[in-house]
Amino acid sequence: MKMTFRWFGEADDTIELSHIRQVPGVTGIVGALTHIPPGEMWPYDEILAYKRKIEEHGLELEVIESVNIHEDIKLGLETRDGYIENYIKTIKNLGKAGVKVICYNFMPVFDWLRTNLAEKLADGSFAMLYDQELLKNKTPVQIVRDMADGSKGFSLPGWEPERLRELQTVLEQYENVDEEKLFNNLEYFLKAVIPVCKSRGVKMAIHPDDPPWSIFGLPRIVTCKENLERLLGLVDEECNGLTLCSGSLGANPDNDIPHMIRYFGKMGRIHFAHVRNLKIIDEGHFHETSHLSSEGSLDVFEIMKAYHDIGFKGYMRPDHGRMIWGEEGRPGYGLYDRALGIAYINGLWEAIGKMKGNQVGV
Ligand SMILES: [Mn+2]
Repeated sequence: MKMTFRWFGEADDTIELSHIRQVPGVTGIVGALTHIPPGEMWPYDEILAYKRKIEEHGLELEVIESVNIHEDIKLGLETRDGYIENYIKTIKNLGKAGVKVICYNFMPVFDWLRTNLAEKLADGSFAMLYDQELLKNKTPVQIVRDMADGSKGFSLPGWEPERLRELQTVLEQYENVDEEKLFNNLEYFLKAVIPVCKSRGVKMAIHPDDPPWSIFGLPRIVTCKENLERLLGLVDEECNGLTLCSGSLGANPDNDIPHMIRYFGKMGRIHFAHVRNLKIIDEGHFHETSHLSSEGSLDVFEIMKAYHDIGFKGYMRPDHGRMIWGEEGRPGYGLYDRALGIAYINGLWEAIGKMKGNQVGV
């Protein structure tokens, strides 16, 4: 397992690379050129400059999260071919710069969604909360406004203004797209990009939908074991793989995360692991927590044990953290709680290995 840390770039992150370097066990950055809108090509020179900045701090850039998919690709519009061409050029440029894994998602219109970005927990920390009941009384436009108001001026990953400016129009376009059509559109995309990935040594790793169910009547397909298996079969190549996000899938208690790790891990299709915990209050109602098993509904020991049992050699990162110790920053992406998450994950990993009589990291 290679431990990494998500970073949004000098212009778009409060956290310094030199501080990330001091988190024990972190070898690499999970990065992105956040200023490039979905659908546009990432220039090689810019990727290289970004990578050099990271390497100056003794860190690697082998994982990108995310190269976002233009809405026209998800909608299956005729214009998708031009955007797919740009995506392929970006894959080639990233591969040339040494990037090994590209995380992306295939969620229509909305990326990850919460109804409160700073819910105060009993210990005085702040975490993100989702309550399906609250969505019933809100329009999509109100939700977008709430997300922007709660973001403290930071850009939120996946919530590009370009994508959301034409919200009403995009929502109407999706009236003709059901789950089957969305699967077809994903297949069309994968059939175009996976051969390029294969020849360039780059792996695609789709991130599950968050939360893993339909919102506002929009189709969502990356939600459960059955659908993950189906999408891997659309193009049955190793480089058509997964970002296994415990928190996203774990919001639905029917998803058995350790089982899914073993199942897809043995197939060699998990390229990137997001580890985090959450507390399910009742159906469709949860908040994020620290990584510690006893603070949430997921057993993080069992999750790490599953990764260890499959001999996971891919990239891992802590996922959203709480805001603690007065830190101000992008919701979910402060330094302190994610660093605590890493220390805990590393502790579990070392203990599991030594209990088995293995070396650390084996
Ligand atoms: Mn995730």
